[in-house]
Amino acid sequence: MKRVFSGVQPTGNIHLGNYLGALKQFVELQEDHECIYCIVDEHAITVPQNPKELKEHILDVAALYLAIGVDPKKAIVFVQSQVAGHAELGWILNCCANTGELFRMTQFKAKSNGKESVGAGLLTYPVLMAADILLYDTDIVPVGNDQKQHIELTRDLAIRVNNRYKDTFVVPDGRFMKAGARIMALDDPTSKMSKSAENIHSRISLLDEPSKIKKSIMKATTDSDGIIKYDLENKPGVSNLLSIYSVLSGKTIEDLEKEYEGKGYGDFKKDLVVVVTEALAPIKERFEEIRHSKELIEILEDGARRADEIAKKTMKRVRDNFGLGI
Ligand code: ATP
Ligand code: LTN
Repeated sequence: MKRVFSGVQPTGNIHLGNYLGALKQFVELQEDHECIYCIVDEHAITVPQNPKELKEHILDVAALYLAIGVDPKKAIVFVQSQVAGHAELGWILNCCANTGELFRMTQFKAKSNGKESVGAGLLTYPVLMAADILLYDTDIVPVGNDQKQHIELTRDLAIRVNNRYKDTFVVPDGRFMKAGARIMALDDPTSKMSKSAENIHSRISLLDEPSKIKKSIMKATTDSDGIIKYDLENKPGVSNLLSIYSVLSGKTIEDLEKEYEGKGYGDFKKDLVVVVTEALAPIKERFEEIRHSKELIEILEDGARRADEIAKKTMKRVRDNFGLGI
């Protein structure tokens, strides 16, 4: 069975972009893959976090994993900082990465843009991501499009180590959704939907109330020609709404275009409100049931134990191949 690994940062506000780009794949893959899903708290501290809030957000993401349908009997669910191998392998891989390739990462450029001083963790963060993936001999990494460059770096580092030392790592592949890999902000369809954007109506969070969902969708930026048609270049707003509608309803974009021929944006948006609200209601309900349960903690503890067993084996191989230790 092929092994799958992915992670989500516990930085709050898990949104439709995260869900349709990455999390939805987690559930599909667990049926016929050996899946490991991580809450990457060590990634979250590349920018300062409030410790109390971070702990809450870790449990929020864990509960959301389960609420969307990740089954702890089929997949390992755990928190990154509970397995020491991530930080250790992160350091070792830092010694194999070049600063040039890290400065070239578009996410680093975007996050450091205009700042006089940036944390070193923000620069080396993709190396920690590579460590997360390589630690588990991962074959497949389901992620959104924005992570493509980081997956490439992971592959480069794995190949570099394999060439320089003995064969040490499995070289992984990214897995991207055909639709949903890049959900755009509702208020600005030229930038991706993001957890950190100031305008709360730019995103739909998985735990949003129906009234908030309605408001965000009805306010979503479209255009003035009134035609419901998929055209990314000229109609990015409408195309983004069509993608969301299509993935959540299971209808194809072409069917939706036909269904809404001659109708206005108002009708289309009203129906989309129903589709989104109905898709998110059971997630919210299940989230409330498990978020404060003892079961959640037990699942994470058990997950960390199982993940650590795999990680320890990889780390022994890595230390041996690098000549570390006695
Ligand atoms: P954000 O940019 O929203 O703050 P993030 O990318 O920094 O989120 P994560 O929460 O760790 O951080 O992302 C979890 C997963 O969601 C990743 O696989 C990422 O590629 C995916 N993802 C994030 N935003 C989008 C989006 N707008 N469309 C599709 N996938 C996305
Ligand atoms: N960098 C990713 C989160 C992340 C991840 C990973 C995803 C950290 N480690 C390992 C897949 C596999 C992000 O910001 N979305």
